[in-house]
Amino acid sequence: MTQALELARQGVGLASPNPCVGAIVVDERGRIVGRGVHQYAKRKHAEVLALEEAGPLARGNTLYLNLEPCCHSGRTGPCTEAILAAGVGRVVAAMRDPNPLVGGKGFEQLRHAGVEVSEGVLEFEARKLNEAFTHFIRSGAPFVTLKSAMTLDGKIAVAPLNPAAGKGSTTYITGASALRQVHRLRHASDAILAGIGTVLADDPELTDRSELPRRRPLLRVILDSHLRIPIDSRIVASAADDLVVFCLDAADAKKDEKKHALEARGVRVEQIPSAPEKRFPDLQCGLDWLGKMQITSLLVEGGARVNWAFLKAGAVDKIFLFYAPKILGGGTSVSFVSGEGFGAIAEAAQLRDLSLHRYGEDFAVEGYLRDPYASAECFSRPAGAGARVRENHPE
Ligand code: AOF
Ligand code: ZN
Repeated sequence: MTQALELARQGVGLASPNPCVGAIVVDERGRIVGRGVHQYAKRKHAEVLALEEAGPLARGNTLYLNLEPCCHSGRTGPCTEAILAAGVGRVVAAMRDPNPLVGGKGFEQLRHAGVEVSEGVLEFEARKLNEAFTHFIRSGAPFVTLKSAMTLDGKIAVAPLNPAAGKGSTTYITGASALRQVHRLRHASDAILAGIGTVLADDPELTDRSELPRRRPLLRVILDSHLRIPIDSRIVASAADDLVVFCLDAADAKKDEKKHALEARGVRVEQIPSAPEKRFPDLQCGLDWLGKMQITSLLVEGGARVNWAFLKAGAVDKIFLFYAPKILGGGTSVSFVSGEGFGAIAEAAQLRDLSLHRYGEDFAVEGYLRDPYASAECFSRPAGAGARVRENHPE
């Protein structure tokens, strides 16, 4: 299963909007006789590829894969049928397919036909790999990860973000190793979002510079209620069907003109209704729109105001916060979350399932804002999930 999961990870950036799936066929002497990795562009599901490679050697033998085989017809036929046709004796899977069209029925069909089925092997790792797919296939909206890099005292910049401060003045707070991880996070995401404040202050590109393969370009999303985005910003200059600006739907001539100017440069401008009593786009409407575009995961690299808007709206599924061993201090320096705050410790956003990572001198905290098992009736809660803190020292 470890090897099947390793294969599945090769699908990061290539499988979305489908899940990352890896499969191996093992013969009675324990030798691997077939391997498969699912890539959306290549259509075929992982187990079909592994069975094709194994040919007659699949008969009576074991198929390991990180996701329950599908039993429905989508862009391909049901994998359960391919498994039965190949005469596989035993299927070992890490987790159920959260797709309601499958959701346990794949296992049922196999068992019914006399195949031995084991499920739940390395389920924790498997669920993590496909956490975005799981969220997307059930909600129709992307899984949201809020990422930020800050000093130990939670500061992301020296003074209030100010357009007059000059463009590209950002100095990275964290080091090279943390930056590589940021690009791995971007690579694993279908879309990235920042606020207009960040565009005006930093003139960022918001591109995936991981150099890892991806099927679709990283969709860049800017929250810009009043279309203040400069036509000569680096992000607009580099737009190639991969930039969308969410603005508010107040119609006025000046805004219309800007909209057309942006569209002429290949920028998609989407008017999003405002959240009740606020001059801010309704984030859930924006997320639903992204879901319709088959965006399964969104990385929010917000800026203080956007971070607050997402947290306040309860729109964050996961955080990935980088800390540099520095203390900036200062009453006017910018905290990673602004806004009015939650008001009481009891109301604060509470993180769970924490992992701690080290990147050179820096470290990161990864954690979840929702109970991933609360709404997923088809999953068993792995032993120890909930309060555990994992420590990772990858580099
Ligand atoms: C598997 N093996 O490798 C993958 C599965 O439109 P389709 O035919 O590609 O079906 C997509 C659905 O199939 C997807 O939502 C998920 O439920 C399942 N993905 N299943 O047995 C695979 N990629
Ligand atoms: Zn399938």
